[in-house]
Amino acid sequence: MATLTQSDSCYTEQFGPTLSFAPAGGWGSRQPDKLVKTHCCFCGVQCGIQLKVSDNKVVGFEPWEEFPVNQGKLCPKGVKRYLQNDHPDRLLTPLVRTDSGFRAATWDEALSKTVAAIKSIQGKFGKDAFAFLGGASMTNEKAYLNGKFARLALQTANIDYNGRLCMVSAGAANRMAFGVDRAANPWSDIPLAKALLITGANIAECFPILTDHVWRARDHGAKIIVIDPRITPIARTADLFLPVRPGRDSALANGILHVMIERGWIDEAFIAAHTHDFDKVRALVAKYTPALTERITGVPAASIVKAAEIWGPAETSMLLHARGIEHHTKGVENVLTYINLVLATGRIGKPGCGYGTITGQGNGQGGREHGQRCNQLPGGRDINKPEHREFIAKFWGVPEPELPKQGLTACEIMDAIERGEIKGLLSISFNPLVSIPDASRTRAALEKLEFLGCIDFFLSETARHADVVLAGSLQEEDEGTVTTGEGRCVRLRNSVSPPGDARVDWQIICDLAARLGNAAAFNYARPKEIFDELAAASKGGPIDYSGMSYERLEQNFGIFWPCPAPEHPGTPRLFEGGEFHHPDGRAKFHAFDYRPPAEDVDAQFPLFFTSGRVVSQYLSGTQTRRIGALVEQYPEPLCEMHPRLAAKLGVKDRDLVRVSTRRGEITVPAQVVTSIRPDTVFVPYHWPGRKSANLLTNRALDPISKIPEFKVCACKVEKVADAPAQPARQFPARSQRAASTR
Ligand SMILES: Nc1nc2c(c(=O)[nH]1)N[C@H]1C(S)=C(S)[C@@H](COP(=O)(O)OP(=O)(O)OC[C@H]3O[C@@H](n4cnc5c(=O)[nH]c(N)nc54)[C@H](O)[C@@H]3O)O[C@H]1N2
Ligand SMILES: Nc1nc2c(c(=O)[nH]1)N[C@H]1C(S)=C(S)[C@@H](COP(=O)(O)OP(=O)(O)OC[C@H]3O[C@@H](n4cnc5c(=O)[nH]c(N)nc54)[C@H](O)[C@@H]3O)O[C@H]1N2
Ligand code: SF4
Ligand SMILES: [Mo]
Repeated sequence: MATLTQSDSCYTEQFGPTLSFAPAGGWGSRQPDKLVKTHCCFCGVQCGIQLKVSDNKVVGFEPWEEFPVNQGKLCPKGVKRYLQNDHPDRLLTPLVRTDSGFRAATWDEALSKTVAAIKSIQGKFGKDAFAFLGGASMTNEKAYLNGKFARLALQTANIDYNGRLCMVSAGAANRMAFGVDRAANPWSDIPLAKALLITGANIAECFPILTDHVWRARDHGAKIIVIDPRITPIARTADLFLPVRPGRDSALANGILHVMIERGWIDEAFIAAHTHDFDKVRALVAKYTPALTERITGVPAASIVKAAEIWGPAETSMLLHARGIEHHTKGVENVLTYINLVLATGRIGKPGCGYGTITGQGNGQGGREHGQRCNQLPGGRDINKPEHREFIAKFWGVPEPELPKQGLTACEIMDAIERGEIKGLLSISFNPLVSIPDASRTRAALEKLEFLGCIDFFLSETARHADVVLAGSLQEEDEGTVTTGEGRCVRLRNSVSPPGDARVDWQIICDLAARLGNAAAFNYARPKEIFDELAAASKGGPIDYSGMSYERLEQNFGIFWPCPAPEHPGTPRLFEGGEFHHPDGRAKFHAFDYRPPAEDVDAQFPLFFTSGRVVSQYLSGTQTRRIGALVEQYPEPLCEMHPRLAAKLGVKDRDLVRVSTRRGEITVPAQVVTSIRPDTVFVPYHWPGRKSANLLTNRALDPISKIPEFKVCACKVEKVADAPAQPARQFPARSQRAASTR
């Protein structure tokens, strides 16, 4: 809302990211007080890790070899995650805005200001004029609490979460095809597959530990197909790589199915017994000959045939995808056309046979299950279904008509702020200024708000625009549960308590609820009580946790849902025996003709722009841009381009280039690599401000999932200057940094 002043700037900006906080002699010289078995705070693989704790600080880690998914292995972010604890930028008190920047405040003052703003805005403009944004880095307990807080305490329809930028296309497609939204198989099925189709997933950089599972499949003789505009590290060891033009996946999947039908690699008996609507798909894909598919997708016809030859007759197979096919205005359609390839072979619901969208955020799965989405109530219930509303209204002890209706999705909330319809926003575990497309519009919207409150442990770029910042908790400062990308609910254990005056997130939410007159419904002594409530609320719903308890989760390295009774073992593999979760037990095929992206290339903007991730940085970067070892690995965004394109533009490696779209421009160094299509450039999005990829991206939404089209828009690239002789930014020397810790 206000402009930033000097007093708001952070340690990291002044001195560079931290390398280590070790005392003289190093932590190694000290015995830790305890080792805590918990999970990594970053991606949806949720590797097991043991955090080393000394003096209420996380000072290192040990592998946790018994946890079956990673067996002690960790990726570069996992081994450095402990450095976020005790970071000098850690918020230690609530902050309130003054005319000259932020000042520390007491909890009473910060909470009173927040509640006064909520009451004033809702009094003047109605309940829905105050919105809430949550996130999927938070535990299941907090996801549940966020939904309950918005519906009961704020009484607003406008609650949504950052998974709207992430998993919703896959979620909608899963529900449409299978009647339930979860990866169908445990990761332990990957090594049993004889064919793997990996599309739009940079597994080696984004889910590094799953690379090991893919390699084990290869060791067992699996053939691997990778589909991506870039030859990602996993593609380098694949049997077949299909360099798809961005935004063309639905055509490609239709083309592969065309060849499979022609060659008879279809399980007609399975299709007849367990599915609907294959005839519609068969009729549609008849026109997707390899030649037509090549024209649309840029993938050579021979490679399309080869993909069908690997996938069609395989004995066992798994489809894996991530945001590369989902971040599109036809994200749902892309996912459904690939799912057709699985259903057509009948290879699902058996060992080594199935399907998985690879969930992104640490609790990307659980974060989308317990009611913090605008269209959802706990237990994966549908806010528009009368019987689901009745169940939750009764569970919460309110009349059904008092439960708000479906509200706006995350990007739509920004649009409503821009239009002046939403006046106040409370955001927890979300950094929309960096992560939502068309960032200039996001900034203008944030500046328009009458009140912005943020709950975070660092002063994120969004929090800098806040009126009140509430100092919340790091993952290791609280306990709870998360549900991993394979649908396994696991326990996070408390390692340390929040430093200074910071508080655990759930307590902040409960304090706000109490001040809004809802103390009784938000009276919890610890997260276990919230978990028991969310499990009970899920009973009989599409996502049933009712048989789970902290004790059971601890005994079993977690439990896969559905788990509908205390004696139920959980469900690692869905759809065994061809039983799907639609009311009649059948899965559904979907026939989608290819349609172009919202913005395609043209004479003015002749190149495809796509964005995503690098291994050492995480999401909007709030956490990883503060950790020196990760920053050194990839200090600033680079624009990947092919040597042929570079030659045409007169650009050499590390020259500065201006990338512009209809929405904005950024100037970054070029990275000239042979691993990308010559008609496409790629920029990772983990940085804010003038280097933010989201200044360029298009806020066009998928009509079903409302995910924005991060993965394709049209751009042009021009050379600005020769590569600087020195790296663009110099951080203080290591010794200087070590001396200047808090
Ligand atoms: N290191 C790291 N790991 C992470 C994260 C992180 O920020 N950093 N974030 C986590 C989260 S929240 C998520 S959602 C996941 C994301 O995991 P991924 O989806 O694997 O990662 P992205 O880099 O977003 O995109 C994946 C690939 O899609 C390709 N792609 C672009 N356009 C298209 C297209 O039209 N079709 C196809 N087939 N492919 C295309 C890109 O070239 C890229 O290689 O990663 C999780 N893990
Ligand atoms: N151009 C482009 N943009 C993208 C994408 C892309 O591929 N390209 N990917 C999209 C995807 S898949 C995603 S998931 C989004 C992610 O986008 P965001 O959700 O905005 O990114 P985060 O960095 O996770 O922001 C979370 C904020 O919450 C804080 N935080 C983390 N954990 C907790 C917690 O437990 N409690 C509290 N109180 N705060 C916490 C962090 O410090 C950070 O400031 O970005 C999307 N944006
Ligand atoms: S693979 Fe994911 S969960 Fe595992 S260590 Fe890396 S970031 Fe953490
Ligand atoms: Mo994500």
